[in-house]
Amino acid sequence: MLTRIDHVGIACHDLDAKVAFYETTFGLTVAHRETNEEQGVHEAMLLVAPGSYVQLLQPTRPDSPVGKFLARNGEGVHHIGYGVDDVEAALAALGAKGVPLVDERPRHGSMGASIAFLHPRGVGGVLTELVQSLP
Ligand code: MC0
Repeated sequence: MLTRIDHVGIACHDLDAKVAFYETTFGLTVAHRETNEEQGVHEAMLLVAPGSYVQLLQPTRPDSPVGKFLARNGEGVHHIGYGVDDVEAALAALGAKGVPLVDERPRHGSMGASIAFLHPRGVGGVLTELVQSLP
């Protein structure tokens, strides 16, 4: 079902500062930036290898998922995003196995992807995202 690690999502307070850190420290470059109001994030995707990114996330508001995470845990790894070929089929298969879904249907994700989250309580404490990239 899982085809690759699409991205590691990292929560931060200051997106510009964290982008600069990853550029100067690891030599990564920004492939994409956007604000996703539905998810409450300003985000930057930094390319690590083809189809594989570090995703830096700054909350747009304190009551968003990333805002609440930062208040509770501080900066750090927020979620893992795995590539899938068909996110609707993956959701149906995982739902049938009893995995608790945050999203019953796909939503808009970074770079035009269709995404869906699985609840961390059903995945060993790891917030898990399925990512069906644009062809
Ligand atoms: C919360 N919890 C986490 C967690 N966030 N556990 C692991 N990793 C995380 N990131 C745990 C808390 O510790 C707590 O555990 C329980 O979940 C409830 O926490 P809460 O703060 O009350 O949070 P809820 O219930 O309001 O929401 C949790 C939930 C939410 C996972 C449903 O964060 C959510 O909907 N996440 C999916 C959307 C999202 O994260 N969007 C931002 C990235 P205990 O044990 O105390 O009960 S958007 C993105 O990344 C997109 C744009 C993209 O990739 O393209």
